[in-house]
Amino acid sequence: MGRKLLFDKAHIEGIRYYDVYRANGGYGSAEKALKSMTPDQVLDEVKKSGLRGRGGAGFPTGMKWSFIAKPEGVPRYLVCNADESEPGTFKDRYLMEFIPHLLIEGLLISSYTLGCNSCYIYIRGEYAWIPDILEQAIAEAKKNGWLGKNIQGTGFDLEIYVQRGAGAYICGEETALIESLEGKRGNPRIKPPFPAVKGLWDCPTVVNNVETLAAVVPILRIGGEEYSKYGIGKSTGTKLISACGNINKPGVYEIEMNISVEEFIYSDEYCGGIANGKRLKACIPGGSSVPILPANLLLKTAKGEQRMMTYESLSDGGFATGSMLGSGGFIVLDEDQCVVKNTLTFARFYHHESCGQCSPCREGTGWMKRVLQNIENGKGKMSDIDLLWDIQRKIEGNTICPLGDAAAWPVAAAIRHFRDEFEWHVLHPEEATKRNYGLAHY
Ligand code: L3W
Ligand code: SF4
Repeated sequence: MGRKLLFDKAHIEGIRYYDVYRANGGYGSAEKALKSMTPDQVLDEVKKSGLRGRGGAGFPTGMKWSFIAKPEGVPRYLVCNADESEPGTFKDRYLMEFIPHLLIEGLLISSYTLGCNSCYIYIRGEYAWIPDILEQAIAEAKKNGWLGKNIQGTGFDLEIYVQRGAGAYICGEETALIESLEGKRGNPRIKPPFPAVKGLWDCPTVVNNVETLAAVVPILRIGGEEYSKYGIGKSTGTKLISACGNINKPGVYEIEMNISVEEFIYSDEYCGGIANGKRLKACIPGGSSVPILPANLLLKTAKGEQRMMTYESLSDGGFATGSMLGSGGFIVLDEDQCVVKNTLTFARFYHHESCGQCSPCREGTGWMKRVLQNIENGKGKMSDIDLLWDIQRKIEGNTICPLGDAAAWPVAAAIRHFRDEFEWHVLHPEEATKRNYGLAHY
């Protein structure tokens, strides 16, 4: 059994409630931090742990925290990004739903470290039932002296507020999230300035993913150095992976970042192999935004090394032969799935979710969707494949926020690795329309 740091107590009945969480060592890390450590000492532990952002970019958390500006008399804010909307990603939902106090404790320690007295959880609107769970946990924590004024007699004050989003994917981009939190339309801002300098209401703000902030709890419990011994190299600790698609055991798994992709897919501890005895065709290992990999490149890198479930190994070879760990949304496709259809499904999503500020993204995502629709519906030409390639090239790197790249990369990877499948659709239009299945529900 792999070692667990976040879900080690997830099996305990009633762990959602304060009394059970506390009876099982809950708020022990917060007690240690607030009562016996200075904020700088906590920051030092987080830096030593090597923790990296779990939302998709993998940016070092300790470094992000040390960037926060500290102008005299200006409040600082911590924002928890719970706008989990990346197709294939549902790990934060599990954490918030089943162990909400782990997140509240992480927010408390993180706010103390950063010197924030107000913290916001921005949660996607579709997670309609989770704000009530969070608000109940916040009320319990407050009743027991872990939130509010003079927490546990330490003189530290903190309020946590839950803000529901209205169902826009773009509000998961940190500056769009901040705009939305301010009551405006969620349009991404141009960076720099980064939120650490000018964020919520123009004040210094740290935005971190749910899982990142929850991971601070075990880091304080076992110490940053011990945490860094989990995993391999710069992929320290554990990672939550939401596994879905054509596997025997879809679900949310906590893995130590030292197992191979093959073990993750085939072992009974995790995905339990490909469903219905089919063969593995491809996988999108880090949410819909990251490049698809065909089975051969998924299990082994281009150098012939075993592909591991780490930031480095999954991106080994760059986008020519690699992908990304991303948000940990692990989507598996069996031999029956149609890559063209799947790419169209994603393209439709990005076109729908584009905020429309930049023309390469606003127009390009629509073009990609329409060209893909033609190919999928048996109306495509061979030149459409090159046209698609050209459009995605013109989007990548030419937009305000990463949604443009996220729309371009899946199209590029699908053509790079499955060009023959696109050509087959053009050459066999009637058969192609009959093969109108695929992962349409993503
Ligand atoms: C201060 C600097 N701060 C960077 C901060 C920056 C941000 C973090 C990472 O996109 C990716 C995207 C999606 N001073 C700084 C600095 N920062 N330089 O570090 O920044 P960045 O720009 O690398 O990434 P991002 O804008 O946060 C996130 C990909 O994740 N993704 C999407 C995931 C969606 C979910 C979800 O639904 N939950 O996670 C999946 O792969 O494509 O590339 O905080 O401010 N000099
Ligand atoms: Fe909006 Fe797309 Fe530009 Fe991002 S890349 S700011 S989503 S138009």
